[in-house]
Amino acid sequence: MKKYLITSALPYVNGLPHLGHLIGCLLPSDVYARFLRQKGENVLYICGTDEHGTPSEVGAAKENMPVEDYCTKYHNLHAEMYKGFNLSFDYFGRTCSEQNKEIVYRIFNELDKNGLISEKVTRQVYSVDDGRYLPDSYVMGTCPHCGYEKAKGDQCENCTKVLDPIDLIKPRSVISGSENLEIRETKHLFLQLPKLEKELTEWIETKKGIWPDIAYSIAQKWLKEGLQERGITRDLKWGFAVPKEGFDGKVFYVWFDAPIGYIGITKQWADEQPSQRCFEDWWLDKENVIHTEFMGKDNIPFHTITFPATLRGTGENWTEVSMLKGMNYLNFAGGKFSKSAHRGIFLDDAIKEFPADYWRYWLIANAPESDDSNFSFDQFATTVNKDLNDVLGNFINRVLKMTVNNFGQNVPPMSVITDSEKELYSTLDTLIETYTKHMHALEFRKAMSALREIWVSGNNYLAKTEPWKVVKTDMDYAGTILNTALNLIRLYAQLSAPIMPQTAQQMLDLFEISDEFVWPNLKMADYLMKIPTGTPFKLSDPLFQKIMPDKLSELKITYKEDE
Ligand code: B3M
Ligand code: ZN
Repeated sequence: MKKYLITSALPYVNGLPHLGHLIGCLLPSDVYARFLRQKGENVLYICGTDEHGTPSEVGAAKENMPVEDYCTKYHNLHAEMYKGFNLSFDYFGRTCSEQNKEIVYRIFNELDKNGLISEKVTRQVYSVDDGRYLPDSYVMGTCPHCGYEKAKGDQCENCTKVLDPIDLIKPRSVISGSENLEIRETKHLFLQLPKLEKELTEWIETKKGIWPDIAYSIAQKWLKEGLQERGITRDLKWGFAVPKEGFDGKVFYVWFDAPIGYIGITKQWADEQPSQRCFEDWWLDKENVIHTEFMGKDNIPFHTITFPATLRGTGENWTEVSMLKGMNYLNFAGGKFSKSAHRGIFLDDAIKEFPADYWRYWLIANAPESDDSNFSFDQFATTVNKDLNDVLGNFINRVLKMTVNNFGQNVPPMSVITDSEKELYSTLDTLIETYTKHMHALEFRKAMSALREIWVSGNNYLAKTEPWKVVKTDMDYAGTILNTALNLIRLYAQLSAPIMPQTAQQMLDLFEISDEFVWPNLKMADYLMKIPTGTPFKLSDPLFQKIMPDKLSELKITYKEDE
């Protein structure tokens, strides 16, 4: 049996996640993992925090904490927020773990043995007052091209020109503002990507038509420009020490150890129950593992070029990416999310405003798949009010009430089956096939429009059969209609579960039968008869609440949507 390894890009530990992070990789990977588990597949779903690097050191200094404690604090906050959104990781680990260190060293040593690591002296900005080297983006100054005064040493945000920190006029440290900067020579290690170029080119060629266009074309663009050697070490304290003579005081670059973190985190998971789990089953059994990676589009080069090159260079048979889902960006009211400017919605606030499933459904239905997309409260409210309340919630309420009023709180018998039921079966068979196909293909927007149509078909069925009239003339057929409709509620629970797990559980729990989430694998003519006649069911409060105009105005002000 094939094994499905699913990874979400590992969010940076510093800084807290917002809706853009949720839809960029965390939520789609969760939906996919839930879908495959429901289909009975063998799934391992891995995520964790990406912890090393300058931003963590700087963040810790600002909060006056040792960097280890700072990372633990934020790792726990991330974990808590993701729990609130019901992300179903099998393990949520950390890139700074001992396990990751062990794998990073193992991979580095193999690369070194294979002659793929070289040494070079580089020139780096050193801030005398901060007592540290500064990464390019931590040097600020005036752009030599456009005169923008807050240009960063890697790129000018104003004219987008790529810069070198030594190009900047009046350079200063982003950390302290100090202008007491020096250029110092320092020795670093580089991964010889050019030596792997041929092999990578051939491998990536096999992904044509398999990876989505965005992933394939970004990888091709890098190959066309020619691969350069890439620095894999830095002059920092917070990271894994470089295990090589002459490199004391240096650590691996965060982008070297972060993707290896997928493996390290899998080992954290395995080490919890070593008698039953083993990370090699997932990472050194390439032929039997399908690895699907989820990430924002800016992460694609690292996952299609540098990380695969790192693994291939070892000569070991590491699992590689089979399928890759790269998301575009979600903007907030046409601009960027920003915690410091209190702009946009961060996960801690989002969960205080509405249940996780409202957000999950909106985000997946509006995923920035083919282009960047935009969040606005108006659209959010329309979706919640229409799709969730009017279409799905209302169907459930009507069916439960009508049944109770005419048959009591037990599932009525199904007797006669007419053309209306047969038509419903065939409509649903087609829609479910479409829905399932899009879920397999990671086409989330399309999947959600199929799901919506599936919900709508229940309302259409009621409109056509008019059970509120039939109860007056033909109780046998009225029983059939309401029995069918109650079975539809169960079907909707199953099909909605990957996206709205909490609500789906409430829907299943309406019926007093033991049931779990399993993807429907029968034709509807059989499936929609599965709840035994006489099964007691509950009446529930409405599953969703509408968002009213007052609340909507309040949200727009609180989250500065109009500014
Ligand atoms: N932490 C970037 C990001 O959060 C980076 C991803 C690492 S994946 C191995 O977008
Ligand atoms: Zn500029």
